Amino acid sequence: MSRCDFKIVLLGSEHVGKTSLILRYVNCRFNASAPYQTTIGAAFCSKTVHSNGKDFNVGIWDTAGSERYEAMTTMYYRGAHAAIICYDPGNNDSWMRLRYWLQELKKVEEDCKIYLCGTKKDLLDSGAVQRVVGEDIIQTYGQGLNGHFETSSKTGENVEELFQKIVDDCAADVKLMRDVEEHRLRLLKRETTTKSFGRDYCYC
Ligand SMILES: Nc1nc2c(ncn2[C@@H]2O[C@H](COP(=O)(O)OP(=O)(O)O)[C@@H](O)[C@H]2O)c(=O)[nH]1
Ligand SMILES: [Mg+2]
Repeated sequence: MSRCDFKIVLLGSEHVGKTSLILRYVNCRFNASAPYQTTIGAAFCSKTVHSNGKDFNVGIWDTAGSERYEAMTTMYYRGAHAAIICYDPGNNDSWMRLRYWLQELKKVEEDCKIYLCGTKKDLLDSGAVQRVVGEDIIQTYGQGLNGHFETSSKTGENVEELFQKIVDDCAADVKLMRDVEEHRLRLLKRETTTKSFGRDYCYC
């Protein structure tokens, strides 16, 4: 049984910056000179986050993005409480992929909170890359979703804000919090049972 209170999954096409976003959030690090590494299948990490007077163990799933791993990715967003769908505002293909993931999520995980994330903001701000995904279309797609952020994993801009908003939204969700409490209780009971079983039946 998982010890995570909230499950967050990152979706979006390859190279859009998903792994960098997680590394920036979890390790406060960005390494532009590191050679690009495709995430194979998916990767997991966790972080303790404070919200509404409590600590939560947040599990973050990084997915591959490549269409080769599409069928596998579905496994990773099953049961997700929140999804960050990333796109690069300077790359229209990444926006088309975002639309695909949006449809999939709405079909498969109705209760999942969805956040759109435009990545690599530093490149837009410096003029190194031109914005090709119109802000009006993003706004249209963002309607009815839980939030839209533009982040830079290089400078760290809006990264903390994005994840904190997700955890705050989850912590404010009464139904979800009831599930979290029940889940914690089940875990506690199981641990207690295992411990007492060990004491009563251990012959060593
Ligand atoms: N300048 C800049 N480059 C970024 C940013 N995020 C990611 N990158 C670069 O974009 C490339 C792909 O990033 P990565 O996180 O591996 O993408 P993923 O395939 O979606 O996991 C890497 O070369 C990163 O260094 C960002 O915020 N700013
Ligand atoms: Mg990756």
